[in-house]
Amino acid sequence: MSTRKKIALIGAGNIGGELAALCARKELGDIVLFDIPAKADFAKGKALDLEQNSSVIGYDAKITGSSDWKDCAGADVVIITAGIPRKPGQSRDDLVATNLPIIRSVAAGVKEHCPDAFVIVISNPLDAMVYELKRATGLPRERVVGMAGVLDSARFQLFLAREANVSIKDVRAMVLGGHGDDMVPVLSATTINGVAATELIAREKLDAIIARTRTGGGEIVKLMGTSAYYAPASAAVAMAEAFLLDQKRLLPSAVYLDGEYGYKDLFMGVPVIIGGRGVEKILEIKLTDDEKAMLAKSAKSVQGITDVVKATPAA
Ligand code: A3D
Repeated sequence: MSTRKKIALIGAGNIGGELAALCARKELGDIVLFDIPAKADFAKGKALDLEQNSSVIGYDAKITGSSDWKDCAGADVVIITAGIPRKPGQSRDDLVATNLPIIRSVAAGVKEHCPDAFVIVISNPLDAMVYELKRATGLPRERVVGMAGVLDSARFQLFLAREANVSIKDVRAMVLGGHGDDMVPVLSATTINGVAATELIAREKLDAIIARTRTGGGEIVKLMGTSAYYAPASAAVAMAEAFLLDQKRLLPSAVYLDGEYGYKDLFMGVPVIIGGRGVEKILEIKLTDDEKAMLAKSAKSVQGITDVVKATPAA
């Protein structure tokens, strides 16, 4: 029996495939690429392609395609992308009717077969779907997170790097709040290797970059006809890696708030430390009054869609 870590990827679509490729290349563990029975062969084919790739690239990872939850049993990490992505013109909240029953069925699988896993949700509308996953599984808040902040921060960082004409490696930024068009790029925590971004980039340019960050997902949907998958997968792998390797990374993540920042019974993006025990700490950083007001607006949107989810009875 393998003593490698086990990573179950629920949803073998665009993000699922890229997640598998990244986890394999980083040799984070053996991988199960899970999808619904109608897509079982697709998942198996993708897994086989990626396993054959191990011979070219040179990585040790067993990759299995499956539609049987038993194959996910005992996973250390579960990453959920099950559901449909946006099409041009749709908002993330438009996906709730389709993705809520999917998340509920995935939650039942996780609860029965992977009760000890660190679970990362990617399916949209993110903050409401991760709320439901936690509610339906009953997992502790340390082990359920939503991926959005790492991706939204990455988008913000790219636009800042291009504007300032500096290496992307030197840009540090943080985007908090819900994964929607009123997410909160935190300028007071944004630096280019320690130098405040406001010193290097003019305010009007920063405002335009903030606006582009907020609609960064939609910009790609409009271009591709479906949502982004390379950067979303990398962002979730950074979170999985932080857990598997006990890196204690400070990453903006959607976590269950129980009074932090003044919010209760809500998932929303805030800075957290992820290590071997999952979410090891929620950091309450100082925000300007402006940033607090933006966070309140974002929280209101998240609360609205979360209330819809809470009021929707099981089918
Ligand atoms: P896609 O390529 O369609 O893959 C989704 C997969 O989920 C498909 O293969 C489906 O068959 C599968 N699926 C459906 N129901 C189930 C089920 N019950 N169990 C297991 N698998 C199932 O989509 P994608 O990979 O591009 O996107 C997946 C999700 O991520 C969508 O909801 C997107 O909106 C979301 N997304 C979130 C972000 C964030 O930053 C939070 C970014 C990009 C995409």
